[in-house]
Amino acid sequence: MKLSELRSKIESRDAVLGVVGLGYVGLPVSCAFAEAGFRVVGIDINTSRVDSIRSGRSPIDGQEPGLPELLTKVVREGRLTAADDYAKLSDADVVLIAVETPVASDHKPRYEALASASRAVGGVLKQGALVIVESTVAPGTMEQLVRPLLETATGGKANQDFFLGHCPERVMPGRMLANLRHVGRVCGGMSQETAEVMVTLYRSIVDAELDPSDCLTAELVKTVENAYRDVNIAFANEVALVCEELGADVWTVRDLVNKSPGRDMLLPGAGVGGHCIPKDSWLLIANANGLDAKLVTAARAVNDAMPLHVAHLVEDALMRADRRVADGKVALLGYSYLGNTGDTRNSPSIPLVEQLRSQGADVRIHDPHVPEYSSSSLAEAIRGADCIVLMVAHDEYRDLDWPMLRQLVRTPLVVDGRNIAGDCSPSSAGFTYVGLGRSAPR
Ligand code: SAJ
Repeated sequence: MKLSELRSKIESRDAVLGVVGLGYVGLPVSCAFAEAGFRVVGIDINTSRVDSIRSGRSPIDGQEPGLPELLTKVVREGRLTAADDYAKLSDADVVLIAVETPVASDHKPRYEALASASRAVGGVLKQGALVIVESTVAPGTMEQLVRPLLETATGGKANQDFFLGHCPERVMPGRMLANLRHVGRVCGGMSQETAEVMVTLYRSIVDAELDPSDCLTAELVKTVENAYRDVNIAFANEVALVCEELGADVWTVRDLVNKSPGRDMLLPGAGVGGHCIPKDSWLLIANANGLDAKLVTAARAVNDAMPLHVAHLVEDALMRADRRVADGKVALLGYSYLGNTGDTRNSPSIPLVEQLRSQGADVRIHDPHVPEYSSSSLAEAIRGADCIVLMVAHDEYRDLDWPMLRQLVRTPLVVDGRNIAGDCSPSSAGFTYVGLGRSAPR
């Protein structure tokens, strides 16, 4: 099949789409293309996830507005089917690969899932089909890893026997379907014609800008946009540390800095978690031939140190209250990585809990969005505590009944890692308030 024929099949919605990897990226995009009129065959090696999707139930945790209903609809209509057998992709005209591309503790990308998916897809891919990788990869990976794997598995050549592109995802937990429809994307093709066909395909689900480009540029755009965010968060965090040393209030400083034209200082906080920001800086530099990328690596170090800084604030506050961490009771409010989500991947709360427990503290965790920590009530988590630590900006923590909490605690201390309590209400209820980025406690 020539690309021109593929373009026609896409325009007529006769093209069959395969999606490998039915997680945070693959499932919403499968549902969106099915809703747009395509027949979509979803593949995942996780059989319980496949079973859940087959029964029309979304396996994704957290609130994803519109996704559960859309999934039920397209499965009921038979537009989306799910399986764990790659052979089901043999008549697919387009195959999206949306598998995990984690970064290991050595900061190097782990491509086992991507390589396995590429080989398996190549083994069943039909002549002239288009393969699009949506997973975030280190710049250079499409040319150096995916293309050779597909050429070996198909016995063919890219741009001749099959076509290849990279369209990095821009989904965000809690806004997956909305982002998919209304946030622009880069369509990087292994050839210009391929990029143009990708634009035609994504136009069926995206009402925002679609920019045709090459694979390397698309790989760079994705990793750069997240490294950019990580560096800017690190800057805000470093300013917070300076303000603490000087006895100033970083939140006032930030508000006034951002009145200066062209400034947009981000939010200082207790750390940087999630499945994108902590890893994309490492992907950005992974194939840069050992370049000494000082800024992005320093930013990673600053952000990774923030949970331990919060541990220091807790230890310091307890000491001033004549309490020791070793026998202190700490109520940790918030275990996910981001406000109003239940996603705990790379959450800053994880190293904080480890640090406090390693010092002997009795840490009780509460998080209304994380099933494992939502059973205990807030009152139960806080009863007898020597320090309340606010780690995540969940809406549930924004207007707590501090006078009631004062009655429950053993020692009235609060460390606010996300500036969500505001010092007046805890202080007026009798708490000693310690805010990250603020001067010494009141
Ligand atoms: N964070 C801060 N200060 C900030 C912003 C975030 O400390 O000013 C922390 C958060 O608490 C969290 C981590 O950083 O722990 C990441 O937060 P995030 O707001 O960047 O949310 P993510 O991880 O879901 O990032 C996604 C990214 N989207 C994609 O990769 C498709 C990112 O590019 C988006 O900018 C971000 O969503 C967004 O703006 O919501």
